[in-house]
Amino acid sequence: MSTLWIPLNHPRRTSLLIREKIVEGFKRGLVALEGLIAHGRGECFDYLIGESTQPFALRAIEAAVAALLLAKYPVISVNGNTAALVPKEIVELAREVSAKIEVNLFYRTREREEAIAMWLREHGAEEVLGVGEDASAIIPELFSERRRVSPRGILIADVVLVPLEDGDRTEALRKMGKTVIAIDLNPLSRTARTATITIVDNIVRAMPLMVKKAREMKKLSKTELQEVLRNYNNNQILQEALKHILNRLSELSQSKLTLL
Ligand code: PTJ
Repeated sequence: MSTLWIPLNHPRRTSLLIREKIVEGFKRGLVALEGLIAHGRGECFDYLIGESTQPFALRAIEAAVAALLLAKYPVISVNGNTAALVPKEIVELAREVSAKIEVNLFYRTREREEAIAMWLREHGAEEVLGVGEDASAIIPELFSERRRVSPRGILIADVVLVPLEDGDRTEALRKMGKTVIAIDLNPLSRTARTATITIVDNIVRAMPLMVKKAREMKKLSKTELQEVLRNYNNNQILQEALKHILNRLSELSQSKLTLL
């Protein structure tokens, strides 16, 4: 789809271009209708954060990459919105940290599973798990369609990256003893609060940074990576994200209300 209609100097151009990627993903059969609403919720939190990667997100990204590099069996879980927004980066990150890629959908349909897998292959993925009969294992105590996972993927993973998640699964995966990395613009969401590491940032900014960090941090020793994880405190990161939003709103509420 052409984005020529968005003027080059439009003040909200970046945001509009991202939105078009989601719409395009919907038209291609990757994104669920509900995914459009989820994107709007994300846009709102991005506005509050200031639409830029903040120090608390950078620290979470470093910890996340350390966890992925230290993992024995890392898996990147992909849903419709993630596939539409960052297909190239999913493949690149998986390559850098030797992770498996698995499709896992809340609004699961066979058509969408296959469309997402094909889209990822078009972007260089060699293997995509979780499609059709491959999603034959069940995550205990989870009742949504997200419970169906690949016995060669999420079921046996020790570290799982779950971008744009919808709640219950993070808790269920943690109960299974897995390290869960979330990317979620909403620091108040259940996913953000139950993940081991929460990256409060837009996935379109966070994923390229993760790829870059993975390339740099691959050179670190195991002890150095473990040190990064030891110094990481997710609760503190979430508090910093909330304080950042609070301070921003407080400053804005005291200044003359002009355009941001
Ligand atoms: O493709 P499916 O069927 O697996 O469905 C995917 C969605 C995203 C529709 C499903 O997981 C869902 O309904 O999610 P929720 O409960 O709306 O949660 C999505 C979370 O992602 C919310 O907290 C949003 O703020 C956040 N979010 C939305 N867009 C972005 C984002 N976080 C980071 N980057 C974004 N671009």
